[in-house]
Amino acid sequence: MKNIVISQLFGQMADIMEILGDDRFRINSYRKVGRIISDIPSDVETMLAAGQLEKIPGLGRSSLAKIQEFVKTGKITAHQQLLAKIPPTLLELLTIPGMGPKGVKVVYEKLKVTKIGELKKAIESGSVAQLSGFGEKKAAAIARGINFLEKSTGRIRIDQAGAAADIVSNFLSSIGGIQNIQTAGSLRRYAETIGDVDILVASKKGEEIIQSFTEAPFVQEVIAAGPTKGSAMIDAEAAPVHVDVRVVPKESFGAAAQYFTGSKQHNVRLREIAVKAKLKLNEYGLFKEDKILAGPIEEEIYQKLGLDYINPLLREDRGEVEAAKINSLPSVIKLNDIKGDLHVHTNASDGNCSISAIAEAAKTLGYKYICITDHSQSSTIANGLSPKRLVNQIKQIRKLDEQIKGITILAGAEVDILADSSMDFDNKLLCDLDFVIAAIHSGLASSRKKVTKRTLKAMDNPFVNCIAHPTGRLIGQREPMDIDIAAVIKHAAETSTALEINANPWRLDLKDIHCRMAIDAKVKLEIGTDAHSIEGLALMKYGVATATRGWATKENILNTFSTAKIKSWVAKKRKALS
Ligand code: DGT
Ligand code: CA
Ligand code: CA
Repeated sequence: MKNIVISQLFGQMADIMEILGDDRFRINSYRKVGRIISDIPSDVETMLAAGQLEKIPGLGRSSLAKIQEFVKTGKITAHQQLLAKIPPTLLELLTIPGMGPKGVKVVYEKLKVTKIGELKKAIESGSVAQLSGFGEKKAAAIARGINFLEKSTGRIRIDQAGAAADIVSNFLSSIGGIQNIQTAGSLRRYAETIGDVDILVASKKGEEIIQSFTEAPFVQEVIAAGPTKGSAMIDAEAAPVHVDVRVVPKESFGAAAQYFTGSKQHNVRLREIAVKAKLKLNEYGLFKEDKILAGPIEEEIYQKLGLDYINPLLREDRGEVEAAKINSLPSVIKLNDIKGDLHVHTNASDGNCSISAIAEAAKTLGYKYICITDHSQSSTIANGLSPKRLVNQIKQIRKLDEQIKGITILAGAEVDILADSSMDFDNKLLCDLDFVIAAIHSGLASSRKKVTKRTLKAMDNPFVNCIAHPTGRLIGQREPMDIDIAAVIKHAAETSTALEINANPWRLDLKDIHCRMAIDAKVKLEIGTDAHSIEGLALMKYGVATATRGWATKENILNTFSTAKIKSWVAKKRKALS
């Protein structure tokens, strides 16, 4: 799929135009096209050939021409022309967390900085802090960003890893001679970032399979190849991904799946149990002296160790082994427990589809409700709604809710928590909404005291039902806010405010261990996709996985409730606090 590369090219054109001081409208439209393309789940190239691409809302004629050019030639002339206008190293500066195109423009124009090293020196000399719009705090935040980048480990997001695993698994499944195939490692555990992708194959033909893998068209570089294991860097959309393929006989497949799923700490705990029982556990099986007790089937390894089967998402040595001994593992939430999505955007703000389109799509997913939560007025980059536009949108939602059968469309908003901790809409307007999400979108780098206070204060508002992406992190790109999570969780419990598990794989915010803290404090969690397109609704699985890793049952998750129960939950807080 070329989707991600094309999407990145559009994003990069927008960045360069912004550095060059181009027209804001044009810049925004390039960004939007980039996002639309990255959200399309099918291959852009195939869609183009089938004449389906022009039907995607938001893709104009000139964007289509650029996509066509890329598919044909592997490049976009407009992109190359833009690139020629700036020193190429300038784009490196954009990879620094906290450095956007606006900041790059200023340091480039005023300080002639074109490289990360030069920026570091300029910060040390104090000249960045003196630039207008920067100051000491921002300069320090950028220095931290550079530090973050320098120590970043090359781990990738789970969606990137999943895409790479699909490429390899589909390929291996098609070559024949395979009895079983299974993703293992951190990807099977749905860890929030992935070091490398592990794929396990049951087959008698190890050597042939490893050879086919290492010679596959998507392999960029072979790292190692032996009779049962191959390691390679594969070309997967945005970035090269390290994939390990291991071939085992089917008699050991279950034991190997257990072993290579990990985590290492979880395996250590299992091995301790085995040793105590005078058994031997390894990737080939569970043995009593030379006799195999379990091997082909993973469940039997757990069973023969006297444990309940442990969901791979819980295998982190966070108490799951002890719980499995005494039949007290949580009965974790499943994707089909989800009854609706409470966090979605439409083309009224920065999404790309209409209310009715996303409602119909939600219905197809089997949802009972969907809550439209476009941005509020202060989010100008996201085309946030003015109070007047929101009033109209609520009317429109009520009308569509009447017309579209089989799903309830709720009226909501993702309302900015302003710098002074107040809400971006007044309570009279919030009162007309069914569900209100509050979020910090500015000043994320401010002090622990300030960001915590803003969040706590928002929860005091009787109309605020949920705090979106409570820490604001973007995996691999922006560190979380320095926020007092324990205080946020405590106050969420006190005020009956839900905390979000933002399901977008860039965010996964709250993260698993914080979800578990929230659950222990009896806080409700809302899993929202923050979808900006119909395709974005499919991100729910990552949020559910994060909840599972936080040991959530469906009772802990607000959007497993019926529409009526959500409404009464909202009404209860309003009554209690107003
Ligand atoms: P990653 O790739 O860093 O995201 O994390 P994993 O968990 O996928 O780790 P990886 O790829 O190094 O190894 C895959 C699994 O193999 C790991 O979760 C557990 C198992 N494993 C690997 N090395 C060891 C080891 O030295 N001891 C034990 N007990 N298990 C190991
Ligand atoms: Ca791995
Ligand atoms: Ca590995």
